[in-house]
This record gives sequence, structure tokens and C-alpha cells, in this order.
Amino acid sequence: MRIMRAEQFKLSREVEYGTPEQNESVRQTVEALRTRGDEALLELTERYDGVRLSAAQLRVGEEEIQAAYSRVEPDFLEALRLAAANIRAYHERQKRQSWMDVQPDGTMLGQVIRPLKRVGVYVPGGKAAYPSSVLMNVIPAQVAGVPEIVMVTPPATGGKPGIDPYILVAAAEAGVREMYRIGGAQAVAALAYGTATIPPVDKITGPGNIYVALAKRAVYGAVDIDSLAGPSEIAVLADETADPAYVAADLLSQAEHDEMASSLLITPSAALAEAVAAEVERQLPLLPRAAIARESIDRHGAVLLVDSLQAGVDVVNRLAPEHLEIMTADPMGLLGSIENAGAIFLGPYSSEPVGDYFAGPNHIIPTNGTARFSSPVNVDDFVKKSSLISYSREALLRDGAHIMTMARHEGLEGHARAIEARLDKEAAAGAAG
Ligand code: HSO
Ligand code: ZN
Repeated sequence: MRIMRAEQFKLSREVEYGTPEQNESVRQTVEALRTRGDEALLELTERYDGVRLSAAQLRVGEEEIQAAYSRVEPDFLEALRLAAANIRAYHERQKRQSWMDVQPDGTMLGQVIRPLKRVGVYVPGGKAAYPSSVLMNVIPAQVAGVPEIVMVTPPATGGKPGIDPYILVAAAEAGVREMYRIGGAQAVAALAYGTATIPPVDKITGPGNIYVALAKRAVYGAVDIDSLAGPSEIAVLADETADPAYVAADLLSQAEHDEMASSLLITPSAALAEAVAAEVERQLPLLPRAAIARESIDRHGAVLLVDSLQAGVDVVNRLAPEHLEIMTADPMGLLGSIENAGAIFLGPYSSEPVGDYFAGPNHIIPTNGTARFSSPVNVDDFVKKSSLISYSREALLRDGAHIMTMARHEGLEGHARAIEARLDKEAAAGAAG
């Protein structure tokens, strides 16, 4: 793993917008679904997933879900249930109340919070089909009170027909009752516009390949979507008190996700830099996914040397990493100066996988510097807010003239007269009474 001065490292990365061919293919798919519904969905499922289904076979049946339960190990189910309970408890704390505020003049202002009615969660097939991500997408929606949560996932996993039983069990445990065996851009378009078999949703969340990402962008506006996630990132800010073996293991834990993943150590300690680089070389070949981790570390990994921990904090704030681990003598002491980081892990026992699977916070976190302005998936992503205005007579008589002034300034006489009609009538009533 290379060691360099932080100033020499390029902090930002390119975003993927797909090739013109990929964009055109997605455009055609979305159009086909919009105009031909189920018929197009079944055709495209055969073309891209190699499975010929009837419309009646799209939905995953209760027996198949029960069969999946018999195929997963009891220790997996136990861990999944404990993780789900922690994730639920954490997201419960994010819930916000509707509010109404009655003022002395009798005016009432407020905000009503309501869950979205129907949400579609996309779960990819193949190497990135994580049961943990099913929990992280579904539970916040459930806690928000979304009554209809549907999951879609391709009908074959890694070339083999059938859906991964672990995914089915994770969805069922999280409380999903409606699941469809569809994937790719056609699944996204089906959720957005609906078909005879699949009612349309209000929002689509969940990761997927480039076609899924492009399809989500294409249907945005007709429905809401979550943000488009990039490859995983970890930045570790550490001083000489950190254990090099822990730091290296944590860097590798994200490097193994993806050749594009980025793992960085930021430290003022030259001794730690050398020790971690050596540990990475020792541990990396021992991983089953060594090839992926190797490419990720070589292309996107680095140890960045800084003059002080404060200088390290500045680098972190410019990076705005998805995950930040702080392994210093006093992690809490640095917390106040961290402005941009999606999830912050403090101290030697808060290894990133603790958050990936179990602690409770969401593991779907802004990547690629977007933690500057966005947040991990949370309950607010699954609600909408309505404003409430109930003005009193007294308040309108008091404020009417100001409202008319602003309306006339904007050249909107109709707005002014809507107010004036009330003021005139009240004035007449006042004069008569
Ligand atoms: N670290 C990933 C989430 C994940 N890890 C799922 C394991 N499974 C998010 O960047
Ligand atoms: Zn992970």
C-alpha cells in the first residue's frame, strides 16, 4: 500500500453516468414498460435473466418463502433477527412528530407528517446481494409507517435460477410480504409506472448495477428515488496509539467489497504508516477475496501523511468519506471538528463491520463526497410533510395589507383581491354592527 503526503493525493473521484449505449438501452426499456407493461416485463426478463415467466409467476409465493427458511442456518437467522432488532430500535429514535402551534391571535400553524404509501426496494442479484442491505432499506420504511413495502430482485442469482434464500428470509424477517422476481432497468420501470400485475410505487430505493442506476435516474420525477450509491469508502484517522493490525483489517474489510472501493489511512505518525502498510501486505493475501482487495488497495488505497491530527481532520472534511474511523488517544476530542463524514466510528472496538451489520445505524451512507450535503438512509426518507395553515379573522385583518402589498408588487392582482374580498366584507360587517 502506497504511503504519500496527503497534499499529493487526489481527493475527488469521477461519477459514473453510463455509456451512450447503456443510456439508450435503459431509455428503450423504460419506454417498453410504460407502453406494454407486463408483456414487455416478461420479454425483457427472458432476454436479460434467461428466465421465461408467466405473469402469474412474477410474485414470489408464500411456499417459496417458507422453503427459504428451511435452507438458511439457525445461526444466520439468529444473527439476522438480533441485527434487525437493533436497526429497528435505532431508527425508532429518528421518528418525528407532527405538530400544531396555536398562537394567541387564534391562528394555528403546523406540519403533518405522513408515511409514503408504497415503496419498492431493489435488491440486486449476484455478488452484491446482501441480506444486511435488505434490512437497511426495509426497516426505516417500516418504522416510518409505510404500509406497502415491496421487494424486487432478479429471478436468477449468479446464473442459477431461483432467488437467494438468504435474501428472501431477510425480506420476510424485515416484514416484506410482497416480492417479485424481476431485476434490472425493467424492474425499476415496472415499479415506477406499474403493470397489470405490479401496482406502481411512490419511491424506489436500493442499490443496483449501472442499468438500475440509470433507470432510477430516468424515472425520477414520476417517483422519488434514493441517492445513487457509489463504491464503498473508508477513511481511518489514527495516531501512534492505534493498533496497526486493527487499522489494516478495517481498511481491507472495505477493499474486499469492490475493485473500485477506496480505503485510506490518514495519520501524522510515520511509524503507524509503515506498520499499517506492512500489515495490509501481510493480511491481504490471506483473504478469500484477495484479488478484489488487491486491485482496490493498489488503485484507490493509500496511507496519507499529515503534520498533525488537526491537519488530518482537514483532509477528512475535504474527503467527506462514507465511513470514518477515528482511532486516536482521544477520539471524542476530535468529534467536534469533523464536519463531513457519513458515519463516524469512534475508538478501537468500533470496527466498520459493527456498523455494516449490527449496531443499528444505517449502512446505506452517502459516498463520493456527498456526505457534504446528504445523510445515511433514515426514517425521513420515507415520509412526506404537509403544511397546515388555519388563519384567524384577527390575524387576517392584521396582516391583510402586507399580503396585498407583496401580491401587487409581484403583479398578481388576483392574489391581492382574494385577500381584499375578506377585508372589505369584514369592514362592512364592522360598520353595520
Ligand atoms: N460497507 C457497505 C455495506 C455492507 N457491508 C454490506 C457488508 N455488507 C456499505 O458501504
Ligand atoms: Zn461493508
